[in-house]
Amino acid sequence: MKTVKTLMAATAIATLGTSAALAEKWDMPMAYAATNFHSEVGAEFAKCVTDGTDGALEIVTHPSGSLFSGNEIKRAVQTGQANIGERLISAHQNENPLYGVDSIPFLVSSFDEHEKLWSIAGPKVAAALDADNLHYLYSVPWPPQGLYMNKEINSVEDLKGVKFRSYSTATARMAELTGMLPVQVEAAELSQALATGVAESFISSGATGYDRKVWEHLSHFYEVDAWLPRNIVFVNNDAWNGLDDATKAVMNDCAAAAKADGLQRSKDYTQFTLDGLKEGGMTVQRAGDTLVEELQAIGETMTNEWLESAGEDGKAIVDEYKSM
Ligand code: PCA
Repeated sequence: MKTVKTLMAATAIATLGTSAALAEKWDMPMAYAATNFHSEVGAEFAKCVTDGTDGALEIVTHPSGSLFSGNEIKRAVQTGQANIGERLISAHQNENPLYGVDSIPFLVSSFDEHEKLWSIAGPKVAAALDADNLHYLYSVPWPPQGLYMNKEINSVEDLKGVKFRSYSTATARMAELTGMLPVQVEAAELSQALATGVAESFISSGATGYDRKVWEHLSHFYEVDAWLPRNIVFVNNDAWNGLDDATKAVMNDCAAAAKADGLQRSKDYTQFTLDGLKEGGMTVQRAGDTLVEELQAIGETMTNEWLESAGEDGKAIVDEYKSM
């Protein structure tokens, strides 16, 4: 009897030892609040992979920039400090103009148009990421972008000298061209920037204003539908190549579900959050004709600048999109 017990214990330890050696834990840094739909979709994706591999690959999400801040995530995953992460890709347009393809002003202004553009641009962005040692897994758009202000605005003249929170190359450039004063701030620090007066306006979705309860500081949201930027989930290439085929298949299936679910949630969250801003006491309305026309003229300048920097590849994307 004693021998059998000893044998059983030895087997149990050996089994434990094997699964512990095989099990891997991947940290997944994310920049936005845990309650934001991107973060929720990421958490479901992580659970899907963990369950689908019976715990052999456990993915643990770290929202709110708690592991790496938004502007550190891409580099952290490229260099293998984290194996997987999510990042707003247009924040990296300065590294490669293709990363700003989703932020060309007024090229697309609805989810359907945006998805059409992404069907052309997505593979090219994935190739650019691959050159940065990143494997593209899935991505989800933010709702259309509008202007948050602490006063009524009717024209670009009203924007002059306003301190403006930017989140990307395009948002900073738009601020410059409208005479505002851009300061780059991650969404996780947005409430603080507004509370301390570091920023007094910004461009973003209803989602981010709602998540950050910006009615505590600002009074107006102007729907402009300037563009729909995208968050991309990517994996370090070496980590990806180290996975066996079965694990890659689980990751791909979970990524496909996350992409579809994320898009639907982004759409659903659009009206919900605009209503939420109103309930918070903000005036939510479409921007007036003068402001829209002036912003469109600035958008044309930015489009030309983007086309110039993105060369043949960029022009091919825009031409193909327009011919669809
Ligand atoms: N929210 C993100 C990016 C775009 C958006 O709608 C932000 O403001 O940081």
